Amino acid sequence: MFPIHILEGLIAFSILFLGRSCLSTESDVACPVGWTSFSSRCYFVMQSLYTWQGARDVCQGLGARVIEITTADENDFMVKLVDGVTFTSEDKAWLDCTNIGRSLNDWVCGPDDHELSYTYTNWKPNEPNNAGSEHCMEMYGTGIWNDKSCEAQNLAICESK
Ligand code: MMA
Ligand code: CA
Repeated sequence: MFPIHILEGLIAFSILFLGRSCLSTESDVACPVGWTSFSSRCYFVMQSLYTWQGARDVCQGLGARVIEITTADENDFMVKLVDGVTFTSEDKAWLDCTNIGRSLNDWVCGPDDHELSYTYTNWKPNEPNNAGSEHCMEMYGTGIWNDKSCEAQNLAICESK
């Protein structure tokens, strides 16, 4: 008969191994093919450039929305995500925030126009500066934020709701 202590050892190892693999992906949600998971959401980089409103429209068409970055970890994740984009050297991505019809530092985000979270921001020094007419938020490939003309052509990264 199979020695019981070997069986016990195998079971213990399996529980440990399976438990660890479950734990390591515990915070990442399962995503559709082509989407990348981070925390509890799924992310997709569109393979074309869009104006800010165009990005909103294309993400909404997927049942998603343009990315809004609320933590340093999420910002770091975006930098890695746009680093893999090869169809453009202009790896600037739209963020789902705007100050259209508002003052320089009054930014609202998302389909519900909620106030920008001021617990985490990553503006470049001296931005936003409204150079010309800039009412939409973009992230450079380095992860730094800038206010930009809403008509500029940037990456659209969609995040699941
Ligand atoms: C560009 C444009 C602005 C940005 C400045 C920074 C000249 O304008 O991207 O949004 O603030 O560069 O120098
Ligand atoms: Ca600017």
